Amino acid sequence: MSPESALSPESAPSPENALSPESAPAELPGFVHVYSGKVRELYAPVDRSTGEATQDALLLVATDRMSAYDFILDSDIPDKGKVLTQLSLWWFDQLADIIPNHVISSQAPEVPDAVAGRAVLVRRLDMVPVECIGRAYLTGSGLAEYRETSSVCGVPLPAGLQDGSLLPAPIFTPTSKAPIGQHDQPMTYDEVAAQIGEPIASRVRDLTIAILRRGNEIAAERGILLADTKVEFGLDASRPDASGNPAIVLADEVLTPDSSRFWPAASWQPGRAQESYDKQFVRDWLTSPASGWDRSSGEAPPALPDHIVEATRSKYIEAFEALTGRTFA
Ligand code: Q0Z
Repeated sequence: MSPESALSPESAPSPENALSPESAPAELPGFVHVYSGKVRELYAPVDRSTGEATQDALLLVATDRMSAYDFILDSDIPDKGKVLTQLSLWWFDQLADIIPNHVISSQAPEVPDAVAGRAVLVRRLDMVPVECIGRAYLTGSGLAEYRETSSVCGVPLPAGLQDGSLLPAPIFTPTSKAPIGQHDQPMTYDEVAAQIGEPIASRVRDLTIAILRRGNEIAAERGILLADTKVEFGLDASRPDASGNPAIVLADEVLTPDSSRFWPAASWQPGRAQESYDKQFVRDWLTSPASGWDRSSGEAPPALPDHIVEATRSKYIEAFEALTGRTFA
């Protein structure tokens, strides 16, 4: 099996972007590039003695790329990769009593200077082949499914919910990992249990909800709502649990604006689309006459003006500083 197919890549870029010339990922001495995500790159460390890619670790690199309306934008957001990496590391600490995580090191010498701050060396896990999504508020594809079926992923919901409504309790709404270029499909809990087995299914369901609950407890004190989140779990055979089964480990990034919907609590108002904490300036500009872009044209959006880039960068930093209580250096 190739290194790529052994992994569980995130969703492929949209066809539009797949057709445009890709800028090759940076060469990192001591690493081989194994996969490009929409906004992140994956490398494997090269074993100094064998010269082969190691099988037990990966380097996750967050770029400054940003997506909006299913496109990767031509404009990078300076420091976005660093802010999201540092936020994810901070969340791993906040969640450490709920679940262990995959981080080996976020610093030199394991992380090369060229990607300092925006890369993490992680344990390579056997990834659970399900997108674990938790929802605390109803919106997006969950709202669409609710309007058709009064339920989401087999979870029945009360009548009368609107776009942005707080759910009675957080729910687990998993999706299948779709093949490249396709959309992930909703799954019921029973389908997940049939695929990965009831013991692991019940644990990733309960962990997903526990992570989202803890996230919202902390974020609420800082004026941010976490509407929903996607988390990824892996099994670590080298860390057996008390029963001798591989430990379930939190992988990937966690509770960042790229994996979760962040909403400003102050303007939350069910019954309409909520303001996006990070992407609002970009969306407002792209859909304004100033951009000259027609969303329905299917064409890629134009580059962002500097003031929109700067306002967006400020929102990422604002979220990081509000949540962590730290200054983004
Ligand atoms: C994460 C992804 C990308 C970053 C595979 N600990 C792990 N073990 C095995 N596989 C993964 C992880 Cl995190 C893994 N992804 C998604 C893609 C950059 C993360 F290009 N894919």
